[in-house]
Amino acid sequence: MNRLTAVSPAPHPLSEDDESLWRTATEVLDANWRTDHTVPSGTLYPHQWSWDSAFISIGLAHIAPDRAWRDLRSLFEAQWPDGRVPHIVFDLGVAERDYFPGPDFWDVPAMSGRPPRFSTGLVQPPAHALAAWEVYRRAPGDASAEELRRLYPRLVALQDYLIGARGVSGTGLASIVHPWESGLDNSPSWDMALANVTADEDLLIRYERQDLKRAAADHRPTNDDYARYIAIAATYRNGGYSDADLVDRHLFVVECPAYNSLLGAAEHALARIAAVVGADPAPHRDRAATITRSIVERLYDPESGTFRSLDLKTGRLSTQRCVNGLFPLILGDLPRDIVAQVVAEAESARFGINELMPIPSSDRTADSFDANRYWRGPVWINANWLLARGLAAHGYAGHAATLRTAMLDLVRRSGYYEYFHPITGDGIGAGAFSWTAALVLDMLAEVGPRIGDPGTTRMSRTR
Ligand code: 9WN
Repeated sequence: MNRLTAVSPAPHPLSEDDESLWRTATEVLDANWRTDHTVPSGTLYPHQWSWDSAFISIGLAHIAPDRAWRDLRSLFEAQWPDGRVPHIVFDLGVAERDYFPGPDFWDVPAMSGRPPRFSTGLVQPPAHALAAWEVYRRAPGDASAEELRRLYPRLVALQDYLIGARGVSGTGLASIVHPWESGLDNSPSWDMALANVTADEDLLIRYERQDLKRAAADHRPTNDDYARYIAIAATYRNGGYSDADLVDRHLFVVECPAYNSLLGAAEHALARIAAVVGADPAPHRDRAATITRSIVERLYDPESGTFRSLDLKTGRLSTQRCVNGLFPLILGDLPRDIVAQVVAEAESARFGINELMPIPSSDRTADSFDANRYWRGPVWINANWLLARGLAAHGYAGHAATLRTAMLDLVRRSGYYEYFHPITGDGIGAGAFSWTAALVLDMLAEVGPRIGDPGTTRMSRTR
């Protein structure tokens, strides 16, 4: 395993505290590097995860651009012939017992020159086009342009898969077929849809949970929810990972506002990438516009002024207000009156933008709020990093700066945790977590919140 020989300096002078943060964040990413990818955590997550690689590459762009591109490249080398990019690419040198559900459970056949069991059959949020564009911006030059050229057709194939095979509603939006696909796994946003799935605890006897050996039970999903996760995954696997007739055949088919916001942001990023690689940006702009329109038409609840997930099996919007409802802010073309409503939600007591604590993953005032259990309350850095970008893009530079201060203070105080207690700020889940370290590097490198459409404007020096 090659180690970085020296710590790359930040692009501008940092305070002593931030200098040390820069060094330790670099060390976390270096320790989690494995030949051609970065693991999210050396203890809890010993393989390559899809949307983790996207966030990680943005941090790596500052300290080791070759690794940033390698990480994205190795993920897309595992792309299936149908265009899906697996949610986990397994390191077949890691023992089956080190992560559940591992290669044996998913039982994926050999394909694309890969051996059997090389990945799961699920996907995760398509944050990669955005990441590729951001890596290119942070490490411009011929080598990066060449990487973009190589990745572009693969990124397009992923979008085609999501909008095609997963475009269950035919509206340009993609459906997820498992809470794990959302990346916001245990969010209350899935509670209504999951209530219709039987929790068969026998499955937990047949398949032993590994997460509880490495993390506290009250930080992780309940056994009932875990049994449902296994049932949904097994159903999809037993159907050969087919996406035909999902609403009739499958147990869980949901349109998530966060997932689809990243789908739209990917088209915006692809339009920019297309201009660099000599492709036509117009189809990407058209798709982006369709996605934003459909997110608003289908997932926005004007009465509460929030976005919710939509269960395609019942046709019902979730009643829960979760952080995924704020994600449409990352869309530069979200109508202004709706932006104002979502910002009001972010400012409200439910989420409460303030300098002391970043935005929690779920409504603080709801019965479902749980300060410890992941995605049901704790603070996540990737969600806040995206929201800060969105806020800055829509002209809320003050809010973006506030979130950035809160995130950096939290990590300074508690360390590079996977997530954080939304009241005490204590670190929870895995320590030395890669995307937390990566996005800290990115925030330290940023001299001020970006103003304007993400990706099109220069950084501004406002702090
Ligand atoms: C299942 C790796 C992943 C993240 C997800 C997060 C968690 C896995 C798990 O860890 O999910 O994919 O075992 O709980 O919810 O967002 O990608 O960091």
